[in-house]
Amino acid sequence: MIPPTIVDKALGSFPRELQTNQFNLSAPQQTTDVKFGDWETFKFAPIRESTVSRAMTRRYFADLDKYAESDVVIVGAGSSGLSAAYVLAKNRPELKIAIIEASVSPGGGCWLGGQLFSAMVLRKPAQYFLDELEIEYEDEGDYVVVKHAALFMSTLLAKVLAFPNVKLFNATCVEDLITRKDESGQIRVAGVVTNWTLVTMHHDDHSCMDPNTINAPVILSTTGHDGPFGAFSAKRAVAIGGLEKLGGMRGLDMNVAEDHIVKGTREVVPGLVIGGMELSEVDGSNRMGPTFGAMALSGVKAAETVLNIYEARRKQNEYN
Ligand code: AHZ
Repeated sequence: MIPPTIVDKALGSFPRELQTNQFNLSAPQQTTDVKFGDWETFKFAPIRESTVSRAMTRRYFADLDKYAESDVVIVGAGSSGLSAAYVLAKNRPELKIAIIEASVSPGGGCWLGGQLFSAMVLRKPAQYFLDELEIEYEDEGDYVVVKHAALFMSTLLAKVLAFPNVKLFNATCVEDLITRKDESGQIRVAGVVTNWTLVTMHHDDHSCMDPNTINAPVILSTTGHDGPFGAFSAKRAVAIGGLEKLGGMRGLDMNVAEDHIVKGTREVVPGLVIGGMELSEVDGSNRMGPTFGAMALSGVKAAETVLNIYEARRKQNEYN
């Protein structure tokens, strides 16, 4: 039995044989993984700085080129947008799906349950989506609890990003919609206008910097409720004449809000599907606060809606 030392106390229950002996120079050096061998002789493979630059930029610009014509653009990588991305990418591996997220960090409001609390509540039957993602939860009867919202978000995000037909452009803002008018004068959404988020934030105090564009037959907007960037497509749809007016999000009522958001998830303007909390601004639905089943299932329904309209919108979008 080795007597506990000050190092043991500092490292807690970490097995003594796996601790590196930086405080006890007389003891033999231990490593946790034979692959890395001896730290004294350890060395990374060589690299030149320009190689790192090219490894990033070559891929990024190839992606910009590839996704300039996307099949589906998802605006906003919160819980509803990423749930939709998962269903779409899994079921239709041939579709090119671009996700545009204004923030550097994707995930929207889904890294915490509510306020600063970790646990995430989802009302049944949203647990089926957790089963699909293989995320563990506690079953409390009418609802389930994931021990940390970040476990849900990081798992969902990891699975979405692993699909070869998905590209996430983060720190990038959708600042307008590409539109077409059909013979009857009806507006159709046919793509998005993007810029670096930092540029979008400084249009008022900086000289004009023109944006970039992505053409796509279907746009799914999940930019959340109104805020500095929220409800973007809903507000823009009113400004461009695609929607008459906004309903404006109402007060909190969990029972009413969750069903309303899922049922209301739909193509709001031709070519523009809206899901998640952005929809509360369109329809004047209640908010639900920290219960997330509706975000996941609105995402699932949004993905199905996109697939139902995709072929018709693709044909309209082909030559125009
Ligand atoms: O950064 C935004 C967030 O990650 C992003 N976004 C917003 N405008 C954008 C734009 N271009 C690109 N113009 C944009 N990205 O959209 C994401 C929205 O995520 P979210 O988590 O806010 O929306 P959600 O509808 O998926 O989930 C909302 C969950 C709820 S319910 C609720 C309440 O009832 O009070 N509050 C929240 C946060």
